[in-house]
Amino acid sequence: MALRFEILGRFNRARAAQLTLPHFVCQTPLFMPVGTQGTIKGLTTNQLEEIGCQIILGNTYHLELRPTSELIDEFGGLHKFMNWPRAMLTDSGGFQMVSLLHLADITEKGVTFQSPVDGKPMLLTPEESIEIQNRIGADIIMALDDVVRTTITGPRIEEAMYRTLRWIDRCIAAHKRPHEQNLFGIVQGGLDPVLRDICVRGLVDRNLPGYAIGGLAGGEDKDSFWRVVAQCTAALPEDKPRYVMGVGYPLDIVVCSALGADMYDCVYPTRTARFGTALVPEGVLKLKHRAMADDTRPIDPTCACMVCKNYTRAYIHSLVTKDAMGSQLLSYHNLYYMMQLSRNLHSSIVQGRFPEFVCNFLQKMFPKGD
Ligand code: PRF
Ligand code: ZN
Repeated sequence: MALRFEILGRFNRARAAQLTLPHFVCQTPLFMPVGTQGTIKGLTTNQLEEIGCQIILGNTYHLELRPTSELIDEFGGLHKFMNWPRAMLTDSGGFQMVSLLHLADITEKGVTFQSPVDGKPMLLTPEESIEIQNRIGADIIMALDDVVRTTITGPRIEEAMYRTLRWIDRCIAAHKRPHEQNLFGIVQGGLDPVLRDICVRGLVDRNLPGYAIGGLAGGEDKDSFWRVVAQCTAALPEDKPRYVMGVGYPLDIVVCSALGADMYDCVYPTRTARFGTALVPEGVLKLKHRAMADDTRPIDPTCACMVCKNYTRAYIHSLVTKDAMGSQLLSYHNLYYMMQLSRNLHSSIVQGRFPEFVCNFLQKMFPKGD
């Protein structure tokens, strides 16, 4: 095991912890910005450090296509290749099965993708996914899982859950660097509590350094989503990190943290920035809106970020969709917002004022009379 997880404070099921990884000591709950191609779109690694980003996420599938794990390995790993000194997590490629399903064929052996680069078939087995992730060198690597949409029903959900359990043993056997990289297992099982229970127990038996809750944030209703998270966090070990994959919206992160989750990732803050949307305590602010054209205020007058200290809504409105700087400034602010949310969750839990934080957060987001 190449991590330490020390719980610093609790409020009911919520926890704040210190997660010590090979490249960085992180405070949880935490949010991981997604950097698909070895970059968080629109931000330099210096800017990521400046906003307090502790850990970033990379994708095995995308990195293997370009620039390839072989090249990254020659540079001594992705940390060195992209000049990122802090922690990193790579996803296994499992999720791309869902998002790129038209390009993928899943069998017991693994997943065959049509490479979008040259059209050649590319077989991603559990062994291959782990080998690639060993070459990339992230602090946390994810097991290859069989991911299905939560909105489908029937035997495919069960098949995917059992396959995910069979694949975890192949991932564990293939993992060559357990003292430098932490392999997390991923709980699947759709919205079925019986399948989720079998999967959690199976993974916990393998005594992994951490666990993820997968297969969510795919269009299921909030009630089902929160039920699965609550069931899984209750059944996972207390002394290991819990990561809800592909989540998410600020509100979801607050709720999942209350339910005992510790880690999150999502493209939402940077993707929505590129569409001209800023995250603010009241929810979202659409910078494309005509009303922004002569608005002299910063995006969020209560935000201490570089963008809010230096630029007006009017200026950002004039750039949005016209110049890359528009989405860069918005991405910076949005990721700062996510980092600030993580810090506030952590400190409010440690200081025993988590309920006040949640009330305040909800009151701003859902004001009376709205
Ligand atoms: N599995 C993997 N990556 C993921 C997910 C998953 O279930 C999700 C949730 N849909 C996001 N990213 N490997
Ligand atoms: Zn700001």
